[in-house]
Amino acid sequence: MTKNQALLNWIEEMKALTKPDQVVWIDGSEAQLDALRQEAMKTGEIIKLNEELLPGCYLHRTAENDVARVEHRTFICSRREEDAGPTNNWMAPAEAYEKLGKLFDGSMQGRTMYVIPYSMGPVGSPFSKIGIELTDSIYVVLNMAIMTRVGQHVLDTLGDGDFVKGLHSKAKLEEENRYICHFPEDNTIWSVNSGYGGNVLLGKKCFALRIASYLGRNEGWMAEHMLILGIENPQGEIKYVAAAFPSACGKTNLAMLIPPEVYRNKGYKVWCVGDDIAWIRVGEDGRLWACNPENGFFGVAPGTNAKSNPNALASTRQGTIFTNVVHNLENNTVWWEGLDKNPPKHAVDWKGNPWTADSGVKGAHPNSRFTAPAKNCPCISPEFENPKGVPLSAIIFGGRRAKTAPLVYQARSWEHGVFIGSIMASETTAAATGAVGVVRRDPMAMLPFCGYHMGDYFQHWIDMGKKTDKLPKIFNVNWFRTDDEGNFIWPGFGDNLRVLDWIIGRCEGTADAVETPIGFVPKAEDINLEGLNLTIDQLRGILEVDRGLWTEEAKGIHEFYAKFGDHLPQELRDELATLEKNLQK
Ligand code: OXD
Ligand code: MN
Repeated sequence: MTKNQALLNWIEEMKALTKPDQVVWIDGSEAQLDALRQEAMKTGEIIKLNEELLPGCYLHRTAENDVARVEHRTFICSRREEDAGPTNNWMAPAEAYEKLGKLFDGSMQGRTMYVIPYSMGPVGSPFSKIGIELTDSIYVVLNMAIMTRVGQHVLDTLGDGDFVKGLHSKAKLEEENRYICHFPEDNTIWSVNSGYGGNVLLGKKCFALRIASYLGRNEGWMAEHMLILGIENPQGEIKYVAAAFPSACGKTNLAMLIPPEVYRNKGYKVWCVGDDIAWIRVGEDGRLWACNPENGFFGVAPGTNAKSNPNALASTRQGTIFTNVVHNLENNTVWWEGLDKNPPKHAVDWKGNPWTADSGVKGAHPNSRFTAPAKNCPCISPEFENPKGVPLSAIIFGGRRAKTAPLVYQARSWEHGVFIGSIMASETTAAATGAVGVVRRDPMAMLPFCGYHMGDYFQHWIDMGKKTDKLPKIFNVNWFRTDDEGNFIWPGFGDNLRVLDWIIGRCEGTADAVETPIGFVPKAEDINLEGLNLTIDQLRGILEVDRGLWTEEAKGIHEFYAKFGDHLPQELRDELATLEKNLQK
């Protein structure tokens, strides 16, 4: 399949370590994938769902103790501890290779090692990058074949070039020996003792964010935890934005937004380019261009329904793998909390136990997922396969703040925008364990995904801003302001387009704003409320910037920034000082 000697040598080495019974190269053909599906069905690893209602769809259940990413077991193994920075776990490379080497030793005995050649980004694009994942899991092969471009054409494109080396073994699925280790200086990822997507689909968080952020810093581009969407106006012009949010802020919903009726009637459309990751470069024209390196969606199932996200739901109606959702035995389909009000009467829960809605426990795991091909999405952008990506008008940061952040505000400059991204935060909700209302900082939504020192990452953002004078404008949004009873004031979902509309207006120089201590905020009249059940006074309320709260916020930012020591760029210290000065005026 390949003459790449470095690749062949590495596979021999990993074979000697893990000792599989056989090695199978994934060529990307439907025939081979189908044979693997048949095999996985025989062992119960996947269950075939109703071919008429959900053609080509399967259900998988993970081990009960293996249902989410394990941040406390995720390591950046740079040679110098300092290079991993204060927000990552660090292990010395030699120690990690030795420790995980013992866990990998013989871990594929009695199993097959699958060799998955995959491309992040369209195959052959100069901006795409190639990885090889070795795994003993058919589930991983089938998921990677949806989430990335997989097969012989990737090897042909690779030639004798360089690739990211990924080794994964389920081993014994032991929680206490689960490790996800990244060796940025070796272009290598080792993942052992897990079978959960975020830990084992090595192209996604491990490569496209952690390793790629490191490569991007060295090569002068950016790997970001961002959705990308295009907004088409009635004249047929499409403007693109990229947006970063911490989890549980509705990122996939925004990526696939359906315009409110008044906008639809005028001819507005929204196109999804990506829902999770953006690779961003300076294009030939000096603008920043963003590309989605993935080929599918690995979305959270609970809460996805015909109202919250009809496009995501439609994406899951064929060729999809469902993980840890309810198996509806009435018609051999799937169900999850928040899908509809008709839970199946005859069903099996995510643990494999008989289940009914009144059994007092959730049927689907809260982090149950669908792995769906991007091409299924009714609003997938015609530019999805464009190797150049799309030019960005705006970059949007967001968080979940009950009172502090206004509905939307605009940065005064690129540096101020980087400051806004660096202080991104969400308040914890009742959905997560622990205290409610605690502010968790998650700069650029990259806290668990940055492959090097976060202070250096901020510096890289600042440096990117010096590469061109055609930078996108930077904004912050907050859909989650609440009233005194704790109810959300802004309707969210499709109506978020009204805010995007103002953002595009600002980029085009057609929308108005007022300057506040934190940046430019729209006047209430600048947001289109047509057809919306929200008064202008309510809108005014959620556009307000409370100096007292922001003074508190500034204290929190000082505390947070202290972590980064002298890696914190001077520009960000200056921005914080400016904020404090503005608040005193
Ligand atoms: C994801 C995540 O799964 O950010 O996309 O956790
Ligand atoms: Mn994500």
